[in-house]
This record gives sequence, C-alpha cells and structure tokens, in this order.
Amino acid sequence: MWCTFVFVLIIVVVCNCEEIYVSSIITPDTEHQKLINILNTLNEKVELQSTIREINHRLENLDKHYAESKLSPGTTCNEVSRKLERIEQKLTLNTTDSTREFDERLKKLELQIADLQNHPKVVPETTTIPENCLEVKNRGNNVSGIFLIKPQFAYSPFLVVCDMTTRGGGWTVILNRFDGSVDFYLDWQSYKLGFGNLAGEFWLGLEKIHKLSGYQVNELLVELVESDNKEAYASYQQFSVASEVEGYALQTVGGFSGTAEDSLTYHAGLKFTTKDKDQDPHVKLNCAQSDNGGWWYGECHRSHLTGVYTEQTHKYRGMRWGERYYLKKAKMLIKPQLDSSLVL
Ligand SMILES: [Ca+2]
Repeated sequence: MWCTFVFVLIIVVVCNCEEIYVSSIITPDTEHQKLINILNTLNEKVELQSTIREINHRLENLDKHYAESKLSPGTTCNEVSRKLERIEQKLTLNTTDSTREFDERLKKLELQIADLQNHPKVVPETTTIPENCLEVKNRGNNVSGIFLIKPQFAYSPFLVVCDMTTRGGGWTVILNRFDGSVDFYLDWQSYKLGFGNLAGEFWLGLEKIHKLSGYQVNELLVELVESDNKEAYASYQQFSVASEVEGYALQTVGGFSGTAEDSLTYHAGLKFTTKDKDQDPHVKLNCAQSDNGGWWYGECHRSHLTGVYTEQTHKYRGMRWGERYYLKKAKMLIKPQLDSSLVL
C-alpha cells in the first residue's frame, strides 16, 4: 500500500517538474535568457532525479527488510507485527523527509525562474569577429600573431597569421616558406582548403584567399630571400583571386613596385592549376606536374613560390621569382586596399 502511495507521489512530483521545465523554455524573452533557464532547470531536474533514485533505493531496502522479517523462522505473530510497525514508521519518516526536500527544491526552482523572468539578465553586446588582419590591427592589436577572422562573405571564421609590423602592419599572410618542412606538391583539394601549419610553413587556401580578396581590392606584398640571404620584395596595389567556379583565377594584379622584378603580372587572368587539375593553357603539359607545385600557371611560369624547396637540379621546379631561382624564403601577404576609388 505504502509503495503505491510513494509511487503516486513520485509521479506527481515529476509531472510538476516537467510543467515547470516547459514553462521555463517558453516564457523568457531572449535566446540568452532561454538558455540560462534551460540550463538551470536541467540542473535542478538532475538533482531531483537523484533524489528519486535515493528514495527508490530506500524503498528497496525496506522491502528487503520486510521480506526478511516475513521469512524469519520461529517468529511469533506479535514479533512480526512489531517489526512491520517499525518498518512502516521508517517508511513514513523517509517519505516525509523526501517530500519536504522535494518541496523545498521546487520552491527554490520556482523562485529562480520567477527571478529570471522579472529581472532578465543583460545580454552582452555581440562581439563581431574582425574581417581581416587590418581590422584586427585597427582594433588595437599591434603585435603579430595568429588571430580569428571572418571575412564578410565567409561561411565561418578561420585562423590566420597577422603581420602587424611590416610596412604599416595589418597584413594577412597567405603563404609562408622558410625551411622546407612542408611539401607543396599537393592536389587541388589541398590548395583549395589550405595546408601546412600557421606556426610554420603554410598555404592559407584558395577559398580563404578568395573570401579575403574577391570582394574588395587588396594589396599584395611578396617578400623574398635568396639563397645568399639577399632580400627583395614585390608590391602590388591590386590583387584579387576569383571564386572556385572561376577556377580561382588570378583576377586582378596591378600597381607594381619593389626591388624584385614584376613576375606576377604575367599570370594575371590565369586559372589555378594543381597536379590533379590542369587548368593552364599549356596544350602539352600540366604545369603543376612538370614543375612540381601549384600556381596560376601559363606556359608555365615566371614566378613559382610553391616550387620544391631549394630545388637545385631543375631550374623551373624550385621556388622562383623572375630571375631569382632557388629561393630560401618566400612570403605572400595581403590587406585591403584603402583607396576606396578602386573597385573590382
Ligand atoms: Ca595544360
């Protein structure tokens, strides 16, 4: 009988919890507040379920005692009766304690929900992710490093290396090579998504470069170090890479200046080619296969910063910029062109 009573009691209490849980989801005004309510309610619910498990455990023990007392041989009717009375008293006490505990917790939960409804917590102002390294810099970050950015048309944010010291800072590094630790003779998917290590050598990825440069004019800075440690640079006022359906073509290159020669204008308008996707105009070759890289090849290249590191045996398979072959270091950096009169 008492088992039935307790079971019904538990059901009633659990049903009450569910009602409160549901109301806490529906009532709050903001998503933030809803989330807080749900988390608080779930926490309470877990605690209540723990109490229910404890009661069930106690009931099992009582049932066990009851069964033992019934089965003990040689006991008189009076002894059994007294034992049953004691068990019944214990059961009543336990049930009363647990019910009080339930009531207290439920009242506390109701108060918390009412408090949340009456005094909604202030939702913090959404912090937008910077669109590029220039914006990172303009927000006061003057130290180079790895930052999370989300270009306006990117589906999701991603990490980039920002150079905050070179030529005014605010540069997003799209290629970095300096020790040959990363293999650059890779396939289309690798060049599309990027590869390597942002803390070391890497290619940022054509899709990300397109998201950064395809919707606004960017500057491009190319930094070079030759095998004899001589340094040179090439700067372009305009640089942009088209979308994947356009073959990630080198859409815009212009406004050259620098100590190295202009070795990129030759590649303007050409699609990107990898060893498994020949989009270059060379009718007899896949230039990526013949030159062991991935680039906006023509027939085949005048610059080739993805070539084999310190390749010495094959002139065109190495890292090249114009007449500079077998480069030791190469870096490509972009940032939005501040001259708003330039439109893609
Ligand atoms: Ca070809």
